[in-house]
Amino acid sequence: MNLSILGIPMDLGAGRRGVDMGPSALRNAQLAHTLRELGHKVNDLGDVPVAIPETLDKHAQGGFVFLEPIVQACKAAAERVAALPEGVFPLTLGGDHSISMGTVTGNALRGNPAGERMGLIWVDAHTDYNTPDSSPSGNIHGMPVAHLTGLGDPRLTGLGGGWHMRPEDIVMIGIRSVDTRERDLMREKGIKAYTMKDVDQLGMTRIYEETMERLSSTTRLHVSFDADALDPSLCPGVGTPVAGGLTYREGHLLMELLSESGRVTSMDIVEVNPILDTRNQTAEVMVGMAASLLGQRIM
Ligand code: B3U
Ligand code: MN
Ligand code: MN
Repeated sequence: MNLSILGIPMDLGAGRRGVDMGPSALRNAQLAHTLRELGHKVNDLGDVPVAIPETLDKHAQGGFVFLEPIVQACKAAAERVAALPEGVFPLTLGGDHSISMGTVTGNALRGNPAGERMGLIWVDAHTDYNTPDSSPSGNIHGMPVAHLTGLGDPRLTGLGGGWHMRPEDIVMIGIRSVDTRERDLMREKGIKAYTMKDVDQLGMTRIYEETMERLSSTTRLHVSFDADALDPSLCPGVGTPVAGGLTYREGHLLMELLSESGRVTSMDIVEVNPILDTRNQTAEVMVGMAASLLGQRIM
């Protein structure tokens, strides 16, 4: 397969500094080399330009933190991804999870004038379904999915020029931290979330099968993998760790099953924070997850 790596070194949407170094940490953890070893042709496109927080006035636009530079970075990411030739698999590296408003939009619209549906698998401890109104923190990385479905600030909901994800085409896995009003919005929209209780009770294989069934009307799938979905003992380098996450094997099993499905056409790796990490362990684990999604097998 032809893989294109694109970094979005942005931490403007997060409450803590450091995930802007995520792309660098992932490259350092042998991302391209690992994927080439699997037989892929890997093209690293470098990074999308992102504003440096110290050069900006935090509340310059409309009182909510770094909105305008986040819109700009998401637009740039969406355009780069949408311009890639058909058949190329974009592997986009965050950055905080607000980059996915750009990457998901770019992937959904890429070579797709007829409006075929793309499914979105959101692997995360959080549902990221706040709006500027509902958010307790004001951090935009807690809001990308709401904006992708058209809820929130028009500058972010407008990234797809009127296109939005259908709520029924989204499945979340690994969830264990949801704010009260965020939960109400999720229920209203009917977005499916598999919590850690579901992972414990049903097991990852059943969750995978139900997810495939639910997304059977979509023609391709995008996986957006937040490193905080995995347990913090495995991935300490994240800004908002939540206890009781996915194990190493659960993460790999999900990636291996998705790989076997042959339906995944793009992926994000987000929220890797090298400042908070232990010897780049989190980046290394996430490179392993990407490798499993892209065909690595034990035997
Ligand atoms: N729900 C909280 C916490 C949060 C969401 N995503 C992350 N943290 N990484 C919020 O700020 O919206
Ligand atoms: Mn997230
Ligand atoms: Mn998260």
